[in-house]
Amino acid sequence: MKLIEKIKNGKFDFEDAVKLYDMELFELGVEANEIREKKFGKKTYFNINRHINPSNICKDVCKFCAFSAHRKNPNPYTLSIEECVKIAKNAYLHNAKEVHIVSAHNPNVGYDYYMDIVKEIKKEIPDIHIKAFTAAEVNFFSELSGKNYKEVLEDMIQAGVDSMPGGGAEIFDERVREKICKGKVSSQRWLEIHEYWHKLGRKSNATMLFGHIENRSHRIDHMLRLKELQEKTNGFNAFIPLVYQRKNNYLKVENFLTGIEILKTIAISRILLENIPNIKAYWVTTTLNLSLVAQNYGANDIDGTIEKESINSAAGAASKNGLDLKELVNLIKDSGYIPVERDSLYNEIRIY
Ligand code: V47
Repeated sequence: MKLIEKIKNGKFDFEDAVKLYDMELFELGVEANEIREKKFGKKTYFNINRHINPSNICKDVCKFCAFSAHRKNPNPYTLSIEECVKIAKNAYLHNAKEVHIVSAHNPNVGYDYYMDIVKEIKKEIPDIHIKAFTAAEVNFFSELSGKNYKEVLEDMIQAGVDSMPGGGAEIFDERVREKICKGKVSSQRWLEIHEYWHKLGRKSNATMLFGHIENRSHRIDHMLRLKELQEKTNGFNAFIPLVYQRKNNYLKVENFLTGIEILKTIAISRILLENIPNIKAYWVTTTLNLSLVAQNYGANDIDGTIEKESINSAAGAASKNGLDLKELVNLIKDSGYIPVERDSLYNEIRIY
């Protein structure tokens, strides 16, 4: 049986999935695009959102991170709760439907600081969707407060968190993880936290950081672990392959990805993760141009306007000031797709 048939029938093993990378990009594109068009036609989703990063002081040391305050980025900051609320209010006035809150793991501010940011934003702007706190943060909150994961997640819901972002997943392979982010939430725990969250009836996303010291097998392993959890919970809305950005950090990387390898990875994720509805080519790390091309290779979402981006831009991505809505809409249109503004749970708000 042809490889792609085996994959489509679901009768494949790990080695088969790795062999997908040996297929020509164009062939993978045809297969991925077929799935994409069956699900979404020519629609490409985006949202109007605002990233808020409350602090860059971190107790963890991830070698790929250029955002946290360290020798190469000696600018520690911690926003007050009032400042976070002000940013959210201003974004709401400019039509944002979502705030995406992710912080470094700052032990000095206390557990309540994080919950209060959410509570206060929700109190002032009950309509805005709060996508907040990665599983890495949940793990850190648990250490900080002595509460177990379930209690932390319940507190988050109580405070007003609507969904969880997909950060902190990095690469699940334990040996690679040990080299790039020793001491951070383990892969097993990352998955466990999302499983609990899904069992509480909530949705989340899942990322994968690639293009550093991992290999193709590690990426496939990562995707298959997500596929397995999704079979159990159906709680993931989107898979987001994040392309490693190389500046201002301590990870020694010898070979960087080609555009072909990035597109192959996106296409393979669309093929393997048929049970995760959306594949996001996050324009921040994929670059805008390649994200537009990725629409032909399985991606149906390119994230949003963001307004201000600090994590990936610190490592070299051209995303510091987000993206203008009109430009985003026109770029999607000019590339032959239909721009659709969505909310955070993928309900359609406006078709352009
Ligand atoms: O977890 C850190 C990554 C993530 C680098 O869920 C880097 O909708 C590339 O998770 N090069 C945070 N990536 C961003 C994130 C995210 C973004 C957009 C949407 C969603 C969503 C989630 O950024 C971190 C880490 O994996 N990251 N440093 C770097 N040098």
